[in-house]
Amino acid sequence: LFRSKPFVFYKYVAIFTSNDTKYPKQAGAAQIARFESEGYESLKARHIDAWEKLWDAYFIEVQADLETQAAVLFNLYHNIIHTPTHALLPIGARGLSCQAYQGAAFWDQEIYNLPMYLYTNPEIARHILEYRYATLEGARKKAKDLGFRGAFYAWVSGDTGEELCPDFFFKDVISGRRIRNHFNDWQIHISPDIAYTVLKYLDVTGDMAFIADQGYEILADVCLFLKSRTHFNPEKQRYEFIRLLGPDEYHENVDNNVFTNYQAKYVIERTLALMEHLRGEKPGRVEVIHTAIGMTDQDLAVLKDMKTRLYVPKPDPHTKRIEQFDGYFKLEHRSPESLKADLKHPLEYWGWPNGVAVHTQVIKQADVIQLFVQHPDFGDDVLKANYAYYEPLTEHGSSLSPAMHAIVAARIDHLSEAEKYFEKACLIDLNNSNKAVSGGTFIGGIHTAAAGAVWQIIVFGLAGFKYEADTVYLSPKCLDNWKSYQFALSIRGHRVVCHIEPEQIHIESFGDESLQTTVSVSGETRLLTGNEKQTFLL
Ligand code: IFM
Repeated sequence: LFRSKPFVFYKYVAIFTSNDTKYPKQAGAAQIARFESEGYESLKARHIDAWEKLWDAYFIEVQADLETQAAVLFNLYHNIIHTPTHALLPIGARGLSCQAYQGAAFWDQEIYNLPMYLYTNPEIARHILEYRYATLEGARKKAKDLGFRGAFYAWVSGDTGEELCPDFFFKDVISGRRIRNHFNDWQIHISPDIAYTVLKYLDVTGDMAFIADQGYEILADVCLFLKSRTHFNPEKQRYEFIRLLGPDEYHENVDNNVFTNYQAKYVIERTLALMEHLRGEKPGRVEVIHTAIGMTDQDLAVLKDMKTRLYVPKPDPHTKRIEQFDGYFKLEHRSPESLKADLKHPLEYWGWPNGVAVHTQVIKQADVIQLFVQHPDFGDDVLKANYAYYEPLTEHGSSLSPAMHAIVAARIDHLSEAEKYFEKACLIDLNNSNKAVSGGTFIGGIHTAAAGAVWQIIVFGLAGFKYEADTVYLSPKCLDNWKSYQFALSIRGHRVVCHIEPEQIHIESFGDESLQTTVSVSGETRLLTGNEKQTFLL
């Protein structure tokens, strides 16, 4: 009887949490009842349809070997599934894979995960920023607890935005003693990173309603924090940020980290300009926000002064190198490889205060190289000089690092380097190649920042995409073993699909006739209207 008659079992699962409803259990039971009455086949068809829409919205494809294609989709898949779209929750740095980093967001969220959404589905980018608005109170509390004003966002941010990063993150594996890492109180770039992203969101969408409702408040409160955190150096007649950590986490307690200072200056300059614009668009709104957050005329006067006198280290006129922080070039010049020989234990933490990298120029991850991704206007001579200098000094002890190297290497035509770092970034989880334990702390799981950054390597790095002054700029390159690659963008509601081959690029737009996008490919500028396809020779 059993052999001749197949049995089919259907299992319906519904997941609700207190983030969705006050009564998750009841909501789950009601959902299951609806599923049962709808039936498996119909649910499966809806599921497939929902995924097709997602693959289409975030369409990206590489015509290369099967492993590369699969790796790109694997990373895209993870960037999609770990982004909460239903409730105002963080993108966990290890996604849904494990408890490491407590499911909380880092700067990874705005700088690594969000850019894909900004250019494909900006509503999700807005949703992510709304989470930062919803957690402003936590950021204010952190600033206040540390004796500052404004919004100092949590290095590790959960549902309330209060700081979750413990004082003692790693331990000395030899003595067993805890290490007081200062990620929570000195890694200040998180605040300008979030503000920077609010400004990018505005550039891409023109969404002044968001700025008036939420965005400007984030910006003004971050500026207030930066103003209260800076020091005026009377000898050098300039504002500085001292005692901090940049993206490179091995060097704590440094002064004037170049990435941090640039991000801060950019945010202050642009916020002050936006303040005037918002005053014109929505009279009274700026004043309401300033009163609510305690921004005074005196604060504004200092911020205006910081706009011109905040120190941003410049490239050396001869070598073109930019010093990562004050005194960095005086540290011992060693290679990451050579430092391994100095380890007393394979799982030792390399950073502050006594790790093998601390008194050397060996860095954990992209820092000056990261600066070039957020501020792409440095000349290629500067990028080349700094890539040549910093790349050999970088350990890539963070999964964030390879993707940024791939982007910058592609921009300066180091295509073999770009390919090496593209593969490294793509395969971090598929090959399980990152340290799962460092200084006694488990930091494994799915590396969501790297997953988000794979999209950036293809679009920002290889295709050379940037969106400025309402124009899509592309300067595409193809890796040797790639036949072609393609991706979709959504520019102010106009879908633009780019298909890049070694010798030409086809750009196809979709939408009604009212939609127009200006595209400039390697210096040749054209207008795409509604549905049309144009080819540019490379
Ligand atoms: O945000 C990162 C940081 O830059 C390096 N350590 C891990 C964090 C979470 O991914």
